[in-house]
This record gives sequence, C-alpha cells and structure tokens, in this order.
Amino acid sequence: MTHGKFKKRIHMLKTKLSHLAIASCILAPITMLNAGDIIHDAEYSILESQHAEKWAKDDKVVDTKLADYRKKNGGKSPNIIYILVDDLSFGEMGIPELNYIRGSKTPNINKLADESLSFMRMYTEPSCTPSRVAMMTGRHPVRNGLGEVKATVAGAGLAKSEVTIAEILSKAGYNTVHIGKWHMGDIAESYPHNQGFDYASFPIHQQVLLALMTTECDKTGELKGWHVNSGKDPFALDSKFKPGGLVYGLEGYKGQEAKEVDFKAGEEWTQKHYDDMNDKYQRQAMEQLQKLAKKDEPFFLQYWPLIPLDFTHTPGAEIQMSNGGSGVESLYKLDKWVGEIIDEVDRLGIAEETMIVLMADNGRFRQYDSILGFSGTIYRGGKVDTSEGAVRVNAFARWPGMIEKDKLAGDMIHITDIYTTFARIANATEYIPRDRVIDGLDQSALFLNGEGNGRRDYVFIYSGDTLKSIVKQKYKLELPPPGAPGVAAKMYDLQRDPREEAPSIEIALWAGSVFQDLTQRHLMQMQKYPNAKVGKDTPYTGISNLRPESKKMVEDFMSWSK
Ligand SMILES: [Ca+2]
Repeated sequence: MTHGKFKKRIHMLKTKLSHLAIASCILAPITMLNAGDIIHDAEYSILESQHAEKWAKDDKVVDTKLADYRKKNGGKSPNIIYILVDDLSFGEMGIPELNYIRGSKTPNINKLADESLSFMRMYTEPSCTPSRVAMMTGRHPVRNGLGEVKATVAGAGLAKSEVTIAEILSKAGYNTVHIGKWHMGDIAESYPHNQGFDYASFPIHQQVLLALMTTECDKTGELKGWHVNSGKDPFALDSKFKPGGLVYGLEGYKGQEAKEVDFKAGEEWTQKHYDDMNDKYQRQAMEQLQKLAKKDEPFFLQYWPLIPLDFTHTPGAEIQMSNGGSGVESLYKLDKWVGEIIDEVDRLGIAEETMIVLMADNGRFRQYDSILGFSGTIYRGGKVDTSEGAVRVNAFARWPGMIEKDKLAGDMIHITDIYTTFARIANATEYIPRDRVIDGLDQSALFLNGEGNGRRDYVFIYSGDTLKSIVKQKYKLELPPPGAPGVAAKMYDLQRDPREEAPSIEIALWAGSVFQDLTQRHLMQMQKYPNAKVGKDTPYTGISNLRPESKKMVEDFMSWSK
C-alpha cells in the first residue's frame, strides 16, 4: 500500500458515520435479535455469529452446574462478596514475586489468589466513577453521562433510570448491602440505598475530599491552599470561592432518607476522621457479613474500601514496609482486613456458598506516587490515562467447589462483565434490561469452566465522552486527537510492547481498516441506542440532618447554577 493510501485509510477512522453501506450490512445481526435478548455492543454479535454453537453447549454446562448447585443448597443461589480496591495498578497485590520488587506485602490477597481463578486480563474504565458505574450498570459510563470523575459538589449522579446489579439481585431475592466508597453522585436518586441496596454506609464524596482536604494535608502542602484559612490573602474578595460545608459519611436504608453520621456542625475534617471512617467501614463490613449469613436468603455484600488511598501516615504509626509509602502501608492494612473477611466467611461455614470477587477499579494515582509509594509496575501510566496502566488490574474470583482454585485465565474480561456474570450466577439474568445496550458480557463460562471460555476479545476505552483507545485481541489502537492527521493513530502489540512505548507501523498497515470497521459498528449502534442522561438535582437531597454549613453551601451552589 502506498503511503497516500495508508494515510487515507487511517483518516477514515475519524470520518465516523459516513460509510452507511458497510455499517448497515454489519448491523444486520443486531436487528435480527429476538425481542427479549440482551442488546450487547455490535462487536459482540461478530463474535457470537462465529461461536454460537460452542457457546450454546458451554451454556448448558454452566446451567447444569448452577442448577445442581442450587439443588444442593435448598434452591438458593450463592452469596456474593464483591471487594473493589481503589487505584491499584496490576501487580501490586496477589503476586508474591512482585511484592519483593516493590518492598510491600499482601500475604492475605496472595493467599486469596492461590484459592481463586486469577484474571490476567481484567480491564476497567480509566478512573473511579466510570469504573464503579460500569460495574453497577453493566454499561460504559458514556452511555449514562458518568464518564467524568466527580470531585467536588456536583448536583449530579447515577440516574434513577439505570438498572443496577443491586436492583437485579434484589429482584432475585438477595439481601443487599453496600459498605464504603460509592462516588456515583451527591443527589438522592444516586445513593446506594436508592439504587437497590437494602442498607448502605458510605461517604458521599471520594478521597480528594476525605483524605486530601484535611487540615494536615493543607499544612504539609499535599493539597495546597484549599482551606479557607490557608494563607492570608488580603486581596481575595470572594469568600465563597473555597469549598466548605461538605457532607461526609452517610448511612441509609432502602426507601428512607440518608443520615449524616459521626460529624458535628462546626467540626473540622482531619486525618483522624478519615482513619476512623476507614476502621468503621471494615467493622461494618464484618458486622454485616455476620448478620447477612444468618438470614435465609442469599446475600450480596459489596465492600469498597477507601484505603489504600491514604496521603498522610497516621501519626505515631510504625512504618512496616520497606517501601514505606503511605499507600503501600495502607495496602498492608487493607490486606489484613481482606484476610479477616475471608477468615470470617470460612469460620461461618459459608465458604462453599459464597463467591468472593476482589479486584481494583483502575490503575494507580500516579501524581501521588512519591507519597503513596505505588508504581505502574508492568504497565505505563495510571488512572485517567488510557494506557494499559490505567485500565489493567488484578482480579480474583474464589468459590470453592465451583471455581477451580489456583488457576490463571488469559481471557479478556471487562468490569462491565461483572454485572452480567453476577446476574447469571444469581439466576437473575431475566432482570437485566432489554431496552438499552449492555456492554457487560456473560462470562460465567469463564468463571465456572475456566481459561479459554471467555467471550470477549475487544474493549473500548473512553476518556469522558471521547473514545480514546480500542483493544482488539493483543492489538491496541490509540485514536488520533481531533484535527490530527490519520497517521497520528498509534497501534501497539501489547505482548511485544506492554508499556506502549513503540507504536508499530507494521500493525497499522493491515489493522487500520479493520479497526475502522470496528469503530463504525460501535458508533453506529450508539446512534440507534442513544446515550442516556446523567441524573441531576440539588446537591445533598435526601439527607435528613444536613448541617447549617452544608445548607449554606447548597444555597450558594444553587445561586451559581441559576
Ligand atoms: Ca479509583
């Protein structure tokens, strides 16, 4: 191919929807879907058409395994514990060899890995809110307006119209509890107890507001100048410029208003509050586990800890890891907590009735590497990037007797697949909505039949609402920025170049056109099923005991947004 032809071919990647002829013939399989089938991304229908026979056979095996399991357990589906670790690159947990290299320890998570199927190719979204939304809704967050991380008060969040995994499992008879980080909005409809959980204990915001906007971090310069009293600027005229009156920890029961807990009017948020909040979530996770295990129905316990994100060492605490970073120290603590939970599952005698899945939500917060002590390990970049370092994480699934222990799986899997797979394992697939695109694929054959039974060989990587990268098999395309020439598209062989350091023209020459088709299929389908809107409301609705300073802050916020 001449350079001119190549350039033209790559350029077509950006022409989006101009080639209707190709797209309409490619879209045909979608329109043929029976009403009642889950609508997956267009790319999935390409795979399905090539593997329908094998997958139907495999599905029968999965159905038999699950039916036999329920028969042995009085008709009950298994309990599910889902632990999501924040901002941790692949290799930071579950792999003892890498603990040595990093000067860290994660003995309990390493033991969990030995008892689990470990996923070698788990992809997430590039940051906290998007990954959490993807897991809860089975959809890329671009589809529901939550592609961006919400850092401060926003008056926005997960819309009521989204159908969460907690709602699905509730319908199937599960008791559902969420403990810890939520980070999907500061409006009533977004709160976990209004999105399918019977009970939830969670901070309304994330760790920038909880672990960095502390008086300690202001003084040490880890988050400069945010505090209303930091520095005296005689020329600062706007007294409303710096954030104040934030709401911290909430607790809520399904159908009721939330209550702010453990914080009084006029109090200052400190590192001690953050430490206490973390300790409390671990305590509550243990208490809820004990309570849930006593009930007749199966349970879904979701525990999303705030640590290892921790920017200041707890005063007086001994540094225990040779790495010494605050995050690495906190990971050691979290590892102990994970061990406590797993030991409790075993002690309660429910190990064989409980599937435990532990994974990270995205790569490390690299801007704070020097404090946290984390690293990208094998991959380049960290959260908010679209390199593998942003979206490749460790993930483990343990279910004795049902998931083979001490195995690895090279199959590609995405965080949205957790949604669809949990639904299937809980015998609740019928509650997955059929009126919207569900990106999550059913990977129960991979979970239960092991490596080689995955159903995905592609992942779309969005940054906000912009499609930035596409992975197909071992190849990755980084789309050129708007206005850049087509040849600026970079392609990588992720096995030869896992750090994405040397874009390969040799791949681009043959793969340009196939990536173009793939992109078009995806975008065409998005026109057919338009993206939904983010939920919007006054911030801090649905809280029964707002402090006066929080009410004032809301009043100010609403005056700006008028
Ligand atoms: Ca995160």
